[in-house]
Amino acid sequence: MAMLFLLAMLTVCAAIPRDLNTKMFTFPQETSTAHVQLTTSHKQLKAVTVCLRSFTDLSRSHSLFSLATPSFANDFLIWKETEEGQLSIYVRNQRVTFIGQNYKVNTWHSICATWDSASGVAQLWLDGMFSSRKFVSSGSNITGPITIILGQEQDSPGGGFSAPQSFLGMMADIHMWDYVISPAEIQNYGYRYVHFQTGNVLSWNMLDFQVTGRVLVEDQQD
Ligand SMILES: *[C@@H]1O[C@H](CO)[C@@H](O)[C@H](O)[C@H]1NC(C)=O
Ligand SMILES: [Ca+2]
Repeated sequence: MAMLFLLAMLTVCAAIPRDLNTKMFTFPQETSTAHVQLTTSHKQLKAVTVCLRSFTDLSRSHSLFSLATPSFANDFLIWKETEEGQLSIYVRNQRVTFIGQNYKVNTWHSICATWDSASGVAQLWLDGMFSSRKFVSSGSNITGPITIILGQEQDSPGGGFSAPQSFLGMMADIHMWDYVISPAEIQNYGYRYVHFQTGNVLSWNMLDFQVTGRVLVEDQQD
């Protein structure tokens, strides 16, 4: 009975946004289950910016940020390809790949991905360095309900995970905006400790999230 009450309390607490400043998520084990779900009230996106920091020693392909809707499992996905130095952004199930990226193992990286439905152009920023701007998908908005998962790659909203596509390592400072933030703001995000406008779709300083399986919230290590 006490256990049930505790579980009920935890469920209620999970819905209260938390300031994760100086914290990180640790994904310590390769599974097809462990993940973090991030909740937003936004249901329609005509543009996207996602910024996050990650640390891993994976050389295989893996998911860095997976956003699914009932229409598209990969409505907005940041994906490390198997090939060295290749990162892709999927929008509305369309993929565009950025090559020659200095995505090294065993170091923290700042990664930002942007997309705008009017031009259809996506861009990747790695440690403050911008990629070539490339067309991926235009003319339609991402329309919700939106399911955002860290640690696993979705083949359907909130599911269809597989261990070989999972993320292992640490992740922090996740922000998401419903517009393309300026290059100057992306630089500010990359420098750390410099002020920037926090995300209006997801903010690390007010994150509504739910952990499933072995994922830890720990103090950041630099
Ligand atoms: C996309 O969303 C914006 C509002 O966010 C809206 O004004 C626009 O009409 C939408 N475009 C389409 C193609 O639905
Ligand atoms: Ca998959």
